[in-house]
Amino acid sequence: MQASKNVTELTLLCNRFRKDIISMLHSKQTGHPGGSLSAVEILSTLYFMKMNIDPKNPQMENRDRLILGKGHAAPILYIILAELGFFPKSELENFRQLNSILQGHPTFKVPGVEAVTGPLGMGLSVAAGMAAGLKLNKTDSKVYCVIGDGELQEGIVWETFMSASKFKQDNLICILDRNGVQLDGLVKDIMPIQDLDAVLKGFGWEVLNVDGHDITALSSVLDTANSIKGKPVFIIAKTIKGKGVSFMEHQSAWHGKPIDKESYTQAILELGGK
Ligand SMILES: Cc1ncc(C[n+]2csc(CCOP(=O)(O)OP(=O)(O)O)c2C)c(N)n1
Repeated sequence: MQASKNVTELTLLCNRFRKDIISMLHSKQTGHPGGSLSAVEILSTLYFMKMNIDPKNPQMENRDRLILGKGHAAPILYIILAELGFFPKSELENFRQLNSILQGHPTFKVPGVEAVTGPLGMGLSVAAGMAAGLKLNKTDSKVYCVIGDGELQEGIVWETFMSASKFKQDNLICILDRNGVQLDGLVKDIMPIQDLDAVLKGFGWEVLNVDGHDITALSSVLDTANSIKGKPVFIIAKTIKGKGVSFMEHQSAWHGKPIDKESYTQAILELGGK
């Protein structure tokens, strides 16, 4: 089944998700706001418009899979899984507390989570392994993997760029949250890649570009990605780290900083109030 929201509904929901991220991270004084806020529309479009999933049957055999390579963006993943009904929303109150199922990075204790991630880079290789298994089983499911652009600096993703192409993994779609900022600076200063499009095409991937905050465009590019045959697809989604909260936007300082009371109040105000 598909959760099926239209663009207007999902736009409103995304704004609420941003407030939920801010509130949850403020109340627990922990977590990663910047990279969660940049991935809101990417993950929401996948979960609410595209993926074949059943929250009542998380292990459904022919489900589509989502691997969050940038596992530190767990807050938005948890908020979406709770909204879909994979687990009660009340669990969100235990975010990153001792014995909670909702730790700072995704684990198998969370219904709906398909892979344990956190160490950057390994998500894509796990996704490629899953995609291979699904093909062997002749299961018509897609594997989506969302990675960060700082994460591109992990060598293991480049191994997967080679192998996924060799094995013609057209059931694997990697979405890059291209916000240009990593933990402590700009990606272009720390480890630039001159022409990512050309590099990935050279690896044999189909490369598509999209505004990662435009739900209509995301929906359409995902349809295109799903129609490509014979090779894996790489979607470069241009995003803004900290999107929606002016003083967090483009700021590596807000990668993983606790949200103090004043910043919380200002952020919620900017997002339209409680
Ligand atoms: C292997 C590994 N090295 C370092 C880290 C610490 N770390 C967590 S997030 C992060 C920056 C990630 O940047 P990016 O992929 O661009 O994420 P985003 O900006 O989208 O949040 C780093 C270095 C890690 N989780 N894993």
